[in-house]
Amino acid sequence: MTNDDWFEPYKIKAVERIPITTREQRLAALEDAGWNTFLLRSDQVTIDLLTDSGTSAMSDRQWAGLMIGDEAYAGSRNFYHLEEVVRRYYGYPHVIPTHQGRGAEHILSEMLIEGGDTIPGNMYFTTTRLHQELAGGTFVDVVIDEAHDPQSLHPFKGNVDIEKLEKVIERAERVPYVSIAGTVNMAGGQPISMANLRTVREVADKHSIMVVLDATRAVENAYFVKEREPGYEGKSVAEILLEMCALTDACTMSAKKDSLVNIGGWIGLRDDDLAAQARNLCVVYEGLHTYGGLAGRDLEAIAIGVEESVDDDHVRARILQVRELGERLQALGVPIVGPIGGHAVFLDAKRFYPHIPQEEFPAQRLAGEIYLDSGTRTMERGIVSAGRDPETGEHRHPALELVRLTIPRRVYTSRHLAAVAGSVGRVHERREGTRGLEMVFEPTYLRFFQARFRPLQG
Ligand code: P71
Repeated sequence: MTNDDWFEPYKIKAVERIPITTREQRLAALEDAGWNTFLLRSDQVTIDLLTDSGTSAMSDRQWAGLMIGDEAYAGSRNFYHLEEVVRRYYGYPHVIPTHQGRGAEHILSEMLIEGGDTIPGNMYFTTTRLHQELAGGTFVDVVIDEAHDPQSLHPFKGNVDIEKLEKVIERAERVPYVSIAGTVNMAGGQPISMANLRTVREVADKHSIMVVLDATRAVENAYFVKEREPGYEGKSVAEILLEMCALTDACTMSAKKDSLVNIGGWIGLRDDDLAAQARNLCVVYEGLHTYGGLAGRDLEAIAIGVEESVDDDHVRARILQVRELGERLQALGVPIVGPIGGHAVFLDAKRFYPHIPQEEFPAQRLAGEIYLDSGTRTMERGIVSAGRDPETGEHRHPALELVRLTIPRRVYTSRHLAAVAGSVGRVHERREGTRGLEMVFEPTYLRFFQARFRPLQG
């Protein structure tokens, strides 16, 4: 299969009816939800592009795997299957299951971070940074400047700025590890190159610092390396994934993305002593170290999902379907983040609504308008997601004010996505009369999940 004649390498065996609603029903639903798409009921949503997390369609083999779940409290055979598959495809000898990605982040952060530590990384992710902060650390962004520029077409916007990294290490009291995501979610699903990761490894070695990978979408990162990095055209996604992981000491994983399951995560480690510590903390927070808060059947679905996720035809169809949506939007003149990323198309709300100041939540408003138009649910990734600075209490003002159209894996057809593009195009045509929002309720942690808003009048 070439990139020009790609198609989904599967056929559909079970389907689920989706709700079709009226504009009146959607307006009532959005007002009930305080203009926050996280607070909509999924029965009010027609096409759900909130997230690619836990929303993938499992295969017949994964569903069959549920039936061979071994629900023994200790030593479930499905754990050993998962361990074997992770060793084979990711290469970490120690595998500790967790209920999802943030469970892994919690344990790893508590284990490695001491009060006053600095953790440099290629752009923050909400849960990752929060766990680093709760453990007493401070996250410092060392991603290249291009990552913060939605119009830069740099092929590896997830790259670390090595000079920034060196400076942070020199100035910090202690750096427990460099936090590397492949791909970078908040930059638009943008990859880090193998060459850059190798340099990060060298810098870390020079200072005896660990490199910890957020492997949540590392398979998608591997596809971009194959597509864009000289020397990798002929390698399989699986080979590239293994090479990437080999440059790191540990990883946290949310299996809900790349691994095609609805729940689950794990920690990967090379060091025996750290693995023993992680297993011990797992017992405290997640469950025994052979189930980590998951049922045996979940472990089996992850093990099978990992194998399916590294299939070249699968990854190619996944990435190219996302790209097709992005290209449809570009053809309609809608401003999006380039290059089109791995798991989502990101609308640039600053260019979409240049007349709405960031304090009036342009991306939050845009997500609401898209829902009103077609029942398509998307997610704000801008000032609301960025939260407040813990020191000053002021809003953080991220350069990127985005709306994410996130594509679940193996769930929607191109026709669904064509309908979404048409809807966003209509919202774009009406953009001039649209105003911002005011926040009327703000929770303490990860406010974007539960904050409520009201449209500004006029
Ligand atoms: C996504 C999510 C889920 C999510 C999380 C927080 C706010 C909104 C949505 C989760 C990730 C992720 C990366 C790179 C760790 C996690 C946490 N992403 N790293 O994009 O993207 O994993 O959800 O399994 O706990 O919608 P978890």
